[in-house]
Amino acid sequence: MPQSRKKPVVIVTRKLPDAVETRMMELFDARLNLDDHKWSQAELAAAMKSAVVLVPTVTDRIDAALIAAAGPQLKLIASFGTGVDHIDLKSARQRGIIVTNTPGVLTEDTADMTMALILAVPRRLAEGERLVRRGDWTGWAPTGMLGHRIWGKRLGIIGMGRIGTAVARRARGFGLSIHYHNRKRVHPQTESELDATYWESLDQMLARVDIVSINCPHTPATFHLLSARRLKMLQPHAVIVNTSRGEVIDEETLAKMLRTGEIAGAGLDVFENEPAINPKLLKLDNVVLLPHMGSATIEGRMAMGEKVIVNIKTFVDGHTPPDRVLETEY
Ligand code: 8YV
Repeated sequence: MPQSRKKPVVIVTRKLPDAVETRMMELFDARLNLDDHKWSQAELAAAMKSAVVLVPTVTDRIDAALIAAAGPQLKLIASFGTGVDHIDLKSARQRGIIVTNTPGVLTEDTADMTMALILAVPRRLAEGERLVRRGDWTGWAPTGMLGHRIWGKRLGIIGMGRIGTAVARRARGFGLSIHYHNRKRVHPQTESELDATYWESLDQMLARVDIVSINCPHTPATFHLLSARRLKMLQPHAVIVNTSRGEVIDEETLAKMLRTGEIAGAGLDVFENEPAINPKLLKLDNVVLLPHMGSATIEGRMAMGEKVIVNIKTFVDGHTPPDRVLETEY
């Protein structure tokens, strides 16, 4: 982009931390969403008619229709988040619009939340908390609130990228043995550090692990990767944890199998139709439900904001932004 003294119009679709917004106001002609309401497709379309840079989040569906209707001034979609499944990358490429994301800075927080769910489900953490709050706890009993030990069990990680690897590191400390399925085998050194077993066949891995953690992105190839057929391969004592995207699991089948006891439990931070939660899941005690808060730390959000700013600034200064997302990678 040619440099000009005029600040570029940057439209931010949701409320970001104050410090991030302030810096954006200093650097750009930033337009903010002060009341943080979720914009309709019409509001997004209007923004895309005047923005040079749009800063959306996971709650905005930047689909083919919106991109086709965008004004010619729109040059960059600098998403606030790592997942890019809410943006039609192909349409963006065809219109010559660059897309960036914020990888790396939410790895540890998301891995922590994954580990929290890996502990919470077998140890019935949320159930116990609900029991106490309901006033139903009558005191300690030898057979009260019995869960299952995780030490010594097998964890099957689907998607051994940054977050999957960070989960594996934590899980080792909790005595879990690491199994993983990934498009590519990880570096031998990482594999040996984690004492990890690679399964080229996801089907084979699923039949053998005690806990499954979903850590792959949602792409056309991973939509319902845990299909009804695959869910049925799990052992009945298996637990599933998902901090990635709801679409990776056939949620309806999962809910049914959790009800019938064909799967022992689930820890879900993400859902197929957020913020709607499948009513079947809400009725189940063996499920821990969280409101997509895997990366929700102040530190993480600040770092995401910093990344968004660096991507925009680099771009408006005429360079390739560091976190450019290439459609071929998804
Ligand atoms: C973010 C996420 O909070 O970055 C991601 O892919 O799922 C979340 O942790 C969200 O995307 C912000 O847009």
